[in-house]
Amino acid sequence: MYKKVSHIGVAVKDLEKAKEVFRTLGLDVEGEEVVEEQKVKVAFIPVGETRIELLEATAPDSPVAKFIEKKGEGVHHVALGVDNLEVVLEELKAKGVRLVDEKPRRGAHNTLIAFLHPKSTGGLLLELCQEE
Ligand code: CMX
Repeated sequence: MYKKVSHIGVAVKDLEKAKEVFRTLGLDVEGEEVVEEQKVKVAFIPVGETRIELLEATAPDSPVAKFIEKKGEGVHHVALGVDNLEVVLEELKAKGVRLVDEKPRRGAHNTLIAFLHPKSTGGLLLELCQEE
């Protein structure tokens, strides 16, 4: 049901500065995009099959702004790739897992995404994503 770790989301205050840091480390940064629905600006750093997703808030009520206020910058979520997100969500709901999104939403790069609540995953915010 789970194919791979698709990406690791990292909350940052300043996307430009964070991009520079990773470039200094010798990594490429690509695919910058604003995801209006999630109130974030993102950029991706491919590392093998997985990517690091840098996340900067675009509004004070963005989940990323709230996260940084409480916990500071750092790992915000882990995203797992799945084949059929709608089916996976139904299965998890039937098992009593607390879903943030009951239905898939649009994420960066035209993916379908849904989050599971960190209170039902041992404190880790998990994103499930389906690439089309
Ligand atoms: N990882 C782990 N725990 C988290 C968390 C995170 N990223 N974000 C919040 N929490 C915890 C808080 O620490 C808090 O715990 P305590 O009650 O023990 O203090 C609890 O969850 C509630 O946090 P909150 O600040 O009151 O925030 P909300 O309940 O309003 O929202 C959440 C929390 C996870 C439901 C919300 O952040 C959400 O819907 N996230 C999914 C969407 C998202 O994060 N989008 C940005 C990325 C988009 C993208 O990748 O494209």
